[in-house]
Amino acid sequence: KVRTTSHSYEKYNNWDTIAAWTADIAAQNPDLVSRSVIGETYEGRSMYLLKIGKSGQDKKAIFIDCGFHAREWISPAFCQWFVKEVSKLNDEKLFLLFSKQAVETYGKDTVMTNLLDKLDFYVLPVVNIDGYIYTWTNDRMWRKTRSKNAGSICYGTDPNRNFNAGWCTLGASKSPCASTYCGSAPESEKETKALADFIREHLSTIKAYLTIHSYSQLLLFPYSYTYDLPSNYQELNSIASAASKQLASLYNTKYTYGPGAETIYPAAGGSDDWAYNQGIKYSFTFELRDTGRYGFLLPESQIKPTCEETLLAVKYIANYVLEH
Ligand code: ING
Ligand code: ZN
Repeated sequence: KVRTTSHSYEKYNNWDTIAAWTADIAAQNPDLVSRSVIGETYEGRSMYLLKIGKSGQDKKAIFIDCGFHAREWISPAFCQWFVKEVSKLNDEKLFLLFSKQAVETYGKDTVMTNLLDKLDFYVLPVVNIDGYIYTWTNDRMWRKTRSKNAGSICYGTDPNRNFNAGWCTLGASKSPCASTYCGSAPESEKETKALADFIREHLSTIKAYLTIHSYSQLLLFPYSYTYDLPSNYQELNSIASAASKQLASLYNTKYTYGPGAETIYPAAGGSDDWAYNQGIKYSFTFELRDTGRYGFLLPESQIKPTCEETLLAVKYIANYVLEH
């Protein structure tokens, strides 16, 4: 197969480019990155998952997904950036080990180097692949999956209303034509079922769940399906506060944080609430840049700064998880 487009981390990549990249990055970092398929989309595409981490026993893991909502293009861009940064770090370490400057510069990013020794990252670069492709070919503002709804002319389910956490009780629609349609049942979508199955199978190792959306500059945690507060509310609030502070340290980008229901809007069936109720006590939804000037159409010139600042927040959370 001839590749007609090349990969760039500072551009929005189409699905074919991202899919090819998942193979390339794994092939280029065989001792650090591996690729698997966790399922197929409604339209039959492979859902690629990257695992990043050195071999080791009893390692904790952090799960990160991007591209739930088709039009939120900065989200898959962040997952690609994250994998690149983590892989690059390993290359640097190997290089420095064999260079003269080793003693001076070794462990420059000790925080992240240390992270990789003890943590695995699972990165799902695009959850809603069919929807993502649809935003490239037909409708830039599409949000949902592309599954057919029985008895309706409208397509798609909102994947972030399709999880079994107060499913369809609040802030979700039972109408297949709505952009927040909750689906015919929890996990009715092949994409959400594949994600949920993977997490259920890895519950003993996954200590944190991070899901990347846009836009609004928010760092949300449970609950969104109820105004009740999670049992570790104080802990989640202080993690979100510190992570937001880290994020702002680079470009002064201001984030608001708090439980989803009161911070953005009540919405049932979200993946963060579901993961939390599965026992993953560190569960966060990021809403990346901006606050509405460009919205989903965030210019490519903002990919780099957005990803850099977000990485600081993710690193903070990863370190916290490692130490607790
Ligand atoms: N926002 C999220 C949405 O799915 C959210 C907000 C987070 C809802 C967590 C429920 C749970 O509506 C965007 N921009 O998609
Ligand atoms: Zn979203």
